[in-house]
Amino acid sequence: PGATVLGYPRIGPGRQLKKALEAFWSGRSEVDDLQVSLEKLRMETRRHLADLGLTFDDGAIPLDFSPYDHVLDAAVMLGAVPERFAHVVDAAGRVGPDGYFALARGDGERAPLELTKWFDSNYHYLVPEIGPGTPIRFADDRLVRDFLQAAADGDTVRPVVVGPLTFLLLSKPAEGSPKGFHPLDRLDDVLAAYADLLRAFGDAGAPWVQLDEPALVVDTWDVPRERVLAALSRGLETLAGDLARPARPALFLAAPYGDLGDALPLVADSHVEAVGLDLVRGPLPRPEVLRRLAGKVVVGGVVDGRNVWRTDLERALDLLQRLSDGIGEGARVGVSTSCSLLHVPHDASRERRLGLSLRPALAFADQKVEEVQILARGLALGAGSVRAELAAAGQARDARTRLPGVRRDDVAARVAALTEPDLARAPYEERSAAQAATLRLPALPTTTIGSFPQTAELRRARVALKKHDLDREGYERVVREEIARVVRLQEELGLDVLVHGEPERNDMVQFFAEQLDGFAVTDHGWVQSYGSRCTRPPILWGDVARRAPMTLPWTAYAASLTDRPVKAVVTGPVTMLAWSFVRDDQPLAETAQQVALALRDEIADLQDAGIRIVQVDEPALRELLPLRRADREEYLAWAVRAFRVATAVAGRDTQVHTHLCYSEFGDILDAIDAMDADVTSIEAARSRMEILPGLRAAGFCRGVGPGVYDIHSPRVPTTEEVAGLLTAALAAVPAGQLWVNPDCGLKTRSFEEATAALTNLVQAARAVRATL
Ligand code: THG
Ligand code: ZN
Repeated sequence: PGATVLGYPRIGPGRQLKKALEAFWSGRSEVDDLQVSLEKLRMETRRHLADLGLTFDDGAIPLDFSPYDHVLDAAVMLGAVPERFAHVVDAAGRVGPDGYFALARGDGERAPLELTKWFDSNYHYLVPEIGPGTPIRFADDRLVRDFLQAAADGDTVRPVVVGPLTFLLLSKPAEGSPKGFHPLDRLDDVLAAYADLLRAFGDAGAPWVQLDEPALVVDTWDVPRERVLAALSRGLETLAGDLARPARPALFLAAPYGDLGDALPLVADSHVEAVGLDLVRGPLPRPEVLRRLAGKVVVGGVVDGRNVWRTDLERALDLLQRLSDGIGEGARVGVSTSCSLLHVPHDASRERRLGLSLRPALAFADQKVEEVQILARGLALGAGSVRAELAAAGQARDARTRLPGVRRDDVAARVAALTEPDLARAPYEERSAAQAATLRLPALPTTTIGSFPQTAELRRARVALKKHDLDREGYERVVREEIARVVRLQEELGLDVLVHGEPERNDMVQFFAEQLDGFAVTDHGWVQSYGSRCTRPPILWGDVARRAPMTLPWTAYAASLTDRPVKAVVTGPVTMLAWSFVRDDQPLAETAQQVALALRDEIADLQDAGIRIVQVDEPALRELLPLRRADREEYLAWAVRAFRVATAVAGRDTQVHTHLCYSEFGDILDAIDAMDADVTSIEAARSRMEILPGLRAAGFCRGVGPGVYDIHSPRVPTTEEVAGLLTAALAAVPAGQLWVNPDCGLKTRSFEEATAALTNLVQAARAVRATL
């Protein structure tokens, strides 16, 4: 069958998607320009993949383009838009560009679909809202039109669609749904729509369609596993059995991000033509299951789509061979990536600065496309046919392990020397009393999460620094002026705990990575985070250590300008790992402790300089939570340990804060408690304080700051609204525990918006304080 990839980056090697979208949104281009740019990007991508030589029967090249998000695309395909957006669907069931972006980004008072994390990655999808009455049918045939357009250009592509189960399991009940309703209740409607989609592809002559069903590797949904498996059986029956070829294309069911487990036998016994297994995250299935896969194309996902290291081709080929042997007589094994290449940058060969040492060990998307092809050749013709390629890959990997800095005795010794007392702080009651005496804060103290808006001047200065039009000294002057401005503003606003505003940081992870040994940063390594937003994840390749203070000079400068307490803000160990590409030659738990020790040094320095409040952000704590229940305890144990390694250096009168994002904390309440932070701020504005009763029930007795201003919306909340949220919070949290802060991300707003919102926030805190 050959080689393929489950998906390819959609932003374009020059971030063309970002540029086209942002030009359109800002009014700098017309809808026709946008359509032309998007079509050009799709065409260039498939030409590029064809040039790289992918072959896989007659559907090697995935058509997985999305203008914003692939889950939104599935919702639009089904016409399944929430009632408040019913007007964006035309009589024919299609959604035009303005309606599509309104769903993604909101429009006036209409809130957009909620944005949340895609499995355990840093990609965000839009959450469909499905109720008993939500329209569901095969409404929009954009994907079929895209297929036909590619065909007209001479390219046979393999359309990629979010599968029906994953679509429903990622959805949330629409507002007003009756109690007990679950989107899965709409399974039959969704299956009928997918059947129509498949028929349309059949008519269009598509040889293959890829249905992505990553939801099957997760065993922590809010419905029992039996219900998920029953829905899968029904889906397979309807789409692969009842609907037979040639009325539909061949079906390729892909299950990235983990192990199909007990779902695999059901797929094996179905009529789908191909199944894609993630053999990076998941194990080789047991022999009795493998034998049942005979007759299908089995696509071994042996090239890691989540990381950037060159594949151990020898090991991967061996795995493929065992897969083939296990299936037995007539096995048809294809080679692919473990998941879409969405999560990795385009091309490692562009990274000039990474130098001769690291670059040969890296494989971004284009290098991975080459790897799957080498493996397919090796599988078809024998290892001997690719001996040189296997050897080169092995040498590059070996050379990486020998780079100076990969293993450092000093770092290893520090980790080994950690003992329990190093992780323990004084009892909370003592800390709390000491902090009250030092900080002398009012009840319901007000603060912000850390970043303030970034001005055009600041951005210009950063660009000028990079182009060497501005020297370091000149740049630091601009940053200091900005800090002074933000400190003054916070004093005027009357906030109780100030921050320095982070003008020196672009991306928080990138900022720390640039200053830590063991991390490398890329020039072009952009990865889509959501819509037009991208990040450049650093590459964590060696043992981690701090070279010099990282935040201390900026925080200390801010503190020198005011009598009020200034809170230092650093990024926590788990988040540093979650938003970087991590080394694959030692357990994450080990790497996390190294990062934690580097942060511990920073916190010690801050404390020595007289800073009495330090916030260690862990916005990604929830994101790395394993997709299988059985793996969670181990993860949470090392994540909590790393936090404590970083923070336990704080004396009793140094107040440790943390900040967590993405509201679904139900699964991790005990871990939040075990982190032992003095104050925990959490994203809560959009969920109207829903999480507080849970925290209280879990016995959480320390400070808590539920966000009272949803920063993602351009709306400025009124004083009454904020006071209402605070009063609601007080129903679940004693006044002595409650902090007042917005959600995170002030840097994404303008100074006008931030000032107006914080004015109201301070007013509201004062008003509620007066009633205590
Ligand atoms: N940093 C990193 N990952 C993140 C966030 C972050 N993941 C979760 C959340 N925050 C995602 N949110 C965003 C918000 C804005 C941007 C990216 C992710 C963004 N990016 C700039 C862009 O696309 O133009 C580029 C930023 C840069 O130059 O580094 O605005 O905060 N790692
Ligand atoms: Zn947050």
